[in-house]
Amino acid sequence: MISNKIAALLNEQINKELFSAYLYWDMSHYFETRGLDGFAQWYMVQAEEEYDHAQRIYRYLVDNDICVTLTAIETPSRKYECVMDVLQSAYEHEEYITESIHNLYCAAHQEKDLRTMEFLNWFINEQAEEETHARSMIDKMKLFGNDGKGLYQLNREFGKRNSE
Ligand code: OFO
Repeated sequence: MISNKIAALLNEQINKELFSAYLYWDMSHYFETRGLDGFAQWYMVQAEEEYDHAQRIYRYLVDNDICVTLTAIETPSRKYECVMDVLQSAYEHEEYITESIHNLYCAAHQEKDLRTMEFLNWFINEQAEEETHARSMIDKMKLFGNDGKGLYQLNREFGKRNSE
């Protein structure tokens, strides 16, 4: 049995995942308008993944006969000064989402909601992967992004990411 408290937190998490999609779509646009089509591709695929995360939670709630409430999605801030700034913001955002998922897991644990804990395991692993990817992009940018050729190569590499 999923409590009202857990249902509300899962509903909130749908909004956070949709915001993530919105944020990465906006980051993709940042790169699209600066000639970095590979970075743009990477973030657009990421936006699609975030939409998938929202849908997973939606499906879980519906399958458990819980009403889903879709709420307004916040506008991304768009205050990026450079490429590194975007990468850093993406990483910080993933840390924020990880904390949110962990809090949800702890709440489910308190309520002895084993089903939701099991459901959230996928998200816990996914967050670890997403933080690793975001950190790796920052590391590569630090190493190679400061000259034109390096940035060109990174753009090519990131552009190879396809929808799964
Ligand atoms: Fe970026 O993993 Fe969902 O939000």
